[in-house]
Amino acid sequence: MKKTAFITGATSGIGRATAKRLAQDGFQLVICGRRQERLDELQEELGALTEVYSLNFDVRDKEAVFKAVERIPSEFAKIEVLINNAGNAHGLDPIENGSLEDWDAMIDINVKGLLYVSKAIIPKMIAQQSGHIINIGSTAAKEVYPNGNVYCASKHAVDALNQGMRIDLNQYGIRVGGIHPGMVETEFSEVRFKGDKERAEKVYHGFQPLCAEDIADIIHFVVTRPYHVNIADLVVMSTAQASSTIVKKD
Ligand code: NDP
Ligand code: 8X3
Repeated sequence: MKKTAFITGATSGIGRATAKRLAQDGFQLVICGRRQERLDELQEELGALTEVYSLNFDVRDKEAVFKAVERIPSEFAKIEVLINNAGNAHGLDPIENGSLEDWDAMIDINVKGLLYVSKAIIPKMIAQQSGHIINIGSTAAKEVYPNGNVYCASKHAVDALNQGMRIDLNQYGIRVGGIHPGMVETEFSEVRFKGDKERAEKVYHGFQPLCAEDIADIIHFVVTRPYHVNIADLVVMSTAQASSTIVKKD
């Protein structure tokens, strides 16, 4: 029987690439996001490879999260893998100029949204006495860079929650691990800069950043280890990147 992976933020970037990678390896998928047309496109594309069920909800809306999880059909209900990936940076401003809306978005999506989705799925994993939760943090979960203040705080919280989940869910045999990428060229910077594509593209100029497929490959590796192996915490950067602020550019 196929294993089910539940992926948040599957409409773009790392989540979408992960959905494709896991579909190629015979996982069946529950794909989540807010953009219905993207969910439909992905469902159609991957439908040739595996069974796909899509859920449209905003991770900030706790009622919507729990209702969405209740809608999962029985064929997909045994969720073996939860990939807590939905998230973004909003803005890149010094703390004194930060926007309250941006702060709310980052805390509500990256931290509270991850908690709501986990809260809805964990009881299923406890009942199964098995499951694997992958929390997508960031190098921003491990260090703080100029103007990254609240985004870094939100990802430090993901790092703490990853550790906390691993400790608390240990007694149920549930695997929990964090994956912390450096700079990955996705729609991330476009969202951070509120649709300013030119500014977003500049972030990745002059060096080879990671691509979403690099992270998808790693997630695939992590979730296909034998069950007694738990990759607890993994930091990955492009070769050109040594830290959040040190990047070797042409
Ligand atoms: P993208 O912007 O390409 O993808 C973000 C995904 O998150 C989209 O599918 C989006 O779907 C979803 N999402 C955002 N807000 C919400 C919301 N409120 N409710 C539901 N879904 C939401 O960025 P990435 O693929 O790069 O980012 C994925 C994760 O990786 C994030 O957690 C990010 O912080 C992390 N990361 C990214 C790095 C990078 O350099 N790109 C590096 C390190 C970590 P939709 O808009 O359809 O809802
Ligand atoms: C994204 C990494 O350094 O672009 O989490 O903020 S960075």
